[in-house]
Amino acid sequence: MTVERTAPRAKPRRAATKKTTTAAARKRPPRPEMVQLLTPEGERVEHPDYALETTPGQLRGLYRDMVLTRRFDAEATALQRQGELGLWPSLLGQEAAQIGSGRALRDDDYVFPTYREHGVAWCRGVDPTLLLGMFRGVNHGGWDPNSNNFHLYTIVIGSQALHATGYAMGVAKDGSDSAVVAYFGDGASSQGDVAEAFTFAAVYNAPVVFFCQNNQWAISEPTERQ
Ligand SMILES: Cc1ncc(C[n+]2csc(CCOP(=O)(O)OP(=O)(O)O)c2C)c(N)n1
Ligand SMILES: [Mg+2]
Repeated sequence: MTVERTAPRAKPRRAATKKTTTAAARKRPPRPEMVQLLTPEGERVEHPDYALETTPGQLRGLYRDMVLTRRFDAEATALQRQGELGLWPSLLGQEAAQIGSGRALRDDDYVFPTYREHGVAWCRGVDPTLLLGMFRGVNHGGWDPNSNNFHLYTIVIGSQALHATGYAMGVAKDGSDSAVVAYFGDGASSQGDVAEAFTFAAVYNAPVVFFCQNNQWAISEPTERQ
């Protein structure tokens, strides 16, 4: 095979480069403010725009959701170990992120999950037993996405970010004020699909929330190597 060499690129003139950079910098909108509500140790950080007002009853409800979700998850993991399921992506350690975000949603919001959002599925009212079929290999996703506004699980890493963005663009065209959530993992953040979704969401100002759960791993690849 012959490989044609491309001609070396002419070096841009210094003055021209400098001028372009300055003009681009002048046009750039201000960076969005970073909001932090929890420290890495899980302690609450107060923020004037995001005051937390909860009742003891609400807190008990959220805790109940987390306990039930973890119990179901442990049962499904056991089924996988017994050979009843071919695969089970456990949500162990991600209960709070999922229940907190899931309970913040309105009924008319729409969720595009990965394959690990069992806690969000619970919040949306999807029967937990329906989540098992796909992992047992008896169906391609056992629930009707439109019954609970909870899309089918997506195994192709990051592709649901595009589906969510397209859906959100549709929501905006319909004139609705509902929101769309795309869940994805730290590993998925390296995928082209996710980068494309970010670009389209920004360009079209689509009402989509990108919800990254950084569990530090993409299977065997740690975050620092992704
Ligand atoms: C497009 C694509 N590439 C590779 C895989 C194989 N794969 C399955 S899970 C996974 C890691 C995903 O990591 P992350 O996005 O952090 O999600 P997590 O499983 O940690 O929730 C990979 C690479 C896949 N399913 N799809
Ligand atoms: Mg991960």
